[in-house]
Amino acid sequence: MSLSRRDFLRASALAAAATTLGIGSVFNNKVLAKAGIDKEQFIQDSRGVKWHKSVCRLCGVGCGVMLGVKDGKPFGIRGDKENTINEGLLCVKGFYLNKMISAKNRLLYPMIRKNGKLTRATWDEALDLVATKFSEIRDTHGSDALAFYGSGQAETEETYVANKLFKGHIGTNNVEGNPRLCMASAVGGYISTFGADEPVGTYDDIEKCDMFLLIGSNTAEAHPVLYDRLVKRKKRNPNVKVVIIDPRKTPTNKIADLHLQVIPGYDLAIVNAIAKLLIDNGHTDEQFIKDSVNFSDGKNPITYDDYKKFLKKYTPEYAAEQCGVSPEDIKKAAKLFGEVPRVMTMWCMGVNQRVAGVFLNNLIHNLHLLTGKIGKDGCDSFSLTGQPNACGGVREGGGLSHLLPGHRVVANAQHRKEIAELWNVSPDKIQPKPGKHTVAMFDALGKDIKGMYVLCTNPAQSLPNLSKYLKGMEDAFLVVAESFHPTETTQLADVILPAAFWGEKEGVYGCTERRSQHMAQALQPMGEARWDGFILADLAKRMGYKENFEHFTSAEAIWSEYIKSTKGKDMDLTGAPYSRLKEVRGLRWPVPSVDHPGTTHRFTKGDPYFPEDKAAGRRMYFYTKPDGRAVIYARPDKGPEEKTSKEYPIALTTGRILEQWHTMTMTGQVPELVRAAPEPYVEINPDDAKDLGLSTRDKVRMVTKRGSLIVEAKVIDRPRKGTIFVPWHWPESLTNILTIDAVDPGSKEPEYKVAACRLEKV
Ligand SMILES: Nc1nc2c(c(=O)[nH]1)N[C@H]1C(S)=C(S)[C@@H](COP(=O)(O)OP(=O)(O)OC[C@H]3O[C@@H](n4cnc5c(=O)[nH]c(N)nc54)[C@H](O)[C@@H]3O)O[C@H]1N2
Ligand SMILES: Nc1nc2c(c(=O)[nH]1)N[C@H]1C(S)=C(S)[C@@H](COP(=O)(O)OP(=O)(O)OC[C@H]3O[C@@H](n4cnc5c(=O)[nH]c(N)nc54)[C@H](O)[C@@H]3O)O[C@H]1N2
Ligand code: SF4
Ligand SMILES: [Mo]
Repeated sequence: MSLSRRDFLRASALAAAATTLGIGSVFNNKVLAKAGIDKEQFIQDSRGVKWHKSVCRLCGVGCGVMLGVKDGKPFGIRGDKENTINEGLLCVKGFYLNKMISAKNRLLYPMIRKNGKLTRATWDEALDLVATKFSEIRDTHGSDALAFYGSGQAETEETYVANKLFKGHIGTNNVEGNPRLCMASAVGGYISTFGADEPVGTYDDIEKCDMFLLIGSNTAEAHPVLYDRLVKRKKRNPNVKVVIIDPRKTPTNKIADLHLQVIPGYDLAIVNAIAKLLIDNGHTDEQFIKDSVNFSDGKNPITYDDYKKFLKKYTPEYAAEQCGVSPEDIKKAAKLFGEVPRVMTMWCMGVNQRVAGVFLNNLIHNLHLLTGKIGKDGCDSFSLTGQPNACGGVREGGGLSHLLPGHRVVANAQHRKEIAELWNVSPDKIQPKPGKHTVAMFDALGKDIKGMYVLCTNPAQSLPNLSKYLKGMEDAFLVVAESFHPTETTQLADVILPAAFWGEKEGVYGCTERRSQHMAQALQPMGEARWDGFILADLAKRMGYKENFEHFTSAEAIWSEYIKSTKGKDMDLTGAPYSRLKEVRGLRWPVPSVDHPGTTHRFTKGDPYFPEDKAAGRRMYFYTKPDGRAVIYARPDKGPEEKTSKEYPIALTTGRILEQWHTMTMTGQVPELVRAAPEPYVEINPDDAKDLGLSTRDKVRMVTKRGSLIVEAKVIDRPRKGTIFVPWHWPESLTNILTIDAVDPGSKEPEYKVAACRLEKV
């Protein structure tokens, strides 16, 4: 079979990347350790290149990178061999970070909309205008007429300043961020099941695991370096099994032993069926269940027997029928899960971006609680995080409308009091009622919400059911802090503020495995760009809150204040001041003191907060629940919001490809990445294509109840029959015109993964 032009380009880009990965290996770890990287934050090689210790700015894996700088300009990128996450390995995107820094589309100076046109302005003009407008709106319409919309790609320090300004000083809880579109269902799952957000285990479990269950995660393309660790684990131990539940065959399938190719939106039935089979096959850990588990129907406590009764319906035959797979495959998956000693389940957006996202998260945790395959080496119910700092800045830092820093919530009076004290404001300044969640916030924009500050995200491309929300962005007073211009969102802005990009600023990112890592500043910001943290602090001063922001003269000053909020909490970071973070490749919380090594498994021996006395011999004690027990939930198999019909017979699902990052403002600047994936397309199963008389490269119109879009067809045996897949990256082809904005009632996360669609040959 000959390669198409696109496949060829893609293959050569990958080959190019593969050759570059080796570069890391010439790097001398010893020198790095000895060269006093803690003080200087770089080491210099014989060519005069200074290599600065940092973290990749793209996905949630959190790879360590070294950014090389020569003559004040980005010189190159290497994987950081010293970093145990990636041991020097990088994927294509990480490798080209230096090209993003010096891209020609960088926004270099502030701009203000005048007579409909964005025109160059000074920093004073721009920030005075924002301060005046925001103050006016607050005084005329109340503080809830203002909102902040941030990002899991912003640094923890940046989110902290924004939170402090909006929740603690302006006095609105309308503080949200794109993790609502991404991780909210995982957060809801962790909190309801375990009483606390974020995984029990760490990446260390990968090298000890006997079976990986991957649900709704295209790990090979979305978390490539982590995937490489799975591949290595399986290569070295051929008995290791990989089971995948996904409507598509993806590159992740290369290591699959079993693939349940489900109809999008129905796989809760499968996970319940696996739970039933685990019990029927005698694969449960009864002692663990007795010691550490409660049962609930979501409203009230139930008994283990009630739960077994609830599961009666979920025979493999029933689940198979719901999901379009064979009952035998479900039995095989359950048998493997039960028989192998150590299992890790990993999942991502195929689970979270669903109206039943929290339920499905709960059901996944159930499997690990039933079998006791949690809290020990090689076992975990391990949610993969999408963005590099969704865990750190937004989940831990409290950057959503119901949260406060340090895993606190606005609804709790004691929590408000503690944070008000830290922020030096009166406790009633922080509202007890959560603000609007993302979709509701954009719905209110231009109406109840008159002004919004957008930081490090591009909602005019990434929001679901986009056509509904663009007008609000146009009508409101919209301030966008950005590193690139134009983007879909900057084009709607009234003021755009040039933000220093990765490498031009210092800060901390917290990745999937609870690890906080420090990034050094290696470069001066381009043009007049300034660090987001300083821009926000400056705005706060101009709005009259000088006293509580003037000490924010460095990223370290902000981090030092922030970690005070974590003292004594399950996510204790008090042992991770800058002085220590600069020396090490991150620390995994809880890390309660500077001599503490960090924690590999929570809620068990080795966790500094594990209460030996209360645990009284139990292996795990979930101290974030009142009685130390996690909860197994009886959750029914709720289907998607929009079911396929005669008029819209195809299930549309959306997601990512290896070479591009979200809205392409960054990866779109790198010719090598653009060449590898040059144009928008839709993946169509050969059977569906045949029915419609479609071939690859034909133009096809996708129609949903919300809109239509014409792209190129790519006929390929990837999505199952009846399902199409659209990578949503290209701004010239806004996929989100098609998607639905129904949200999970628990997490308020939209269902990007399932919509009903019709295809028409053009
Ligand atoms: N290259 C690249 N990597 C990235 C990103 C990027 O933009 N580009 N973004 C990062 C971010 S923020 C995120 S959140 C992650 C996302 O990482 P992933 O979630 O792994 O990526 P997606 O492609 O969004 O979706 C994953 C899979 O969900 C499947 N899916 C769809 N519907 C269902 C369903 O009903 N059930 C099941 N079981 N599966 C379903 C899709 O077929 C798809 O293969 O990637 C991160 N990494
Ligand atoms: N159809 C569909 N839609 C989706 C999804 C899907 O699977 N399908 N996934 C959803 C998910 S999981 C996510 S996480 C969101 C992501 O959606 P977005 O967050 O909107 O996408 P990004 O392109 O990552 O936007 C980041 C922006 O920050 C800018 N930027 C980069 N560095 C800096 C900086 O240092 N400072 C500032 N101020 N700006 C900076 C970038 O140029 C870019 O414009 O999309 C969601 N939308
Ligand atoms: S795997 Fe993720 S963190 Fe690692 S280099 Fe690639 S994009 Fe960056
Ligand atoms: Mo995400």
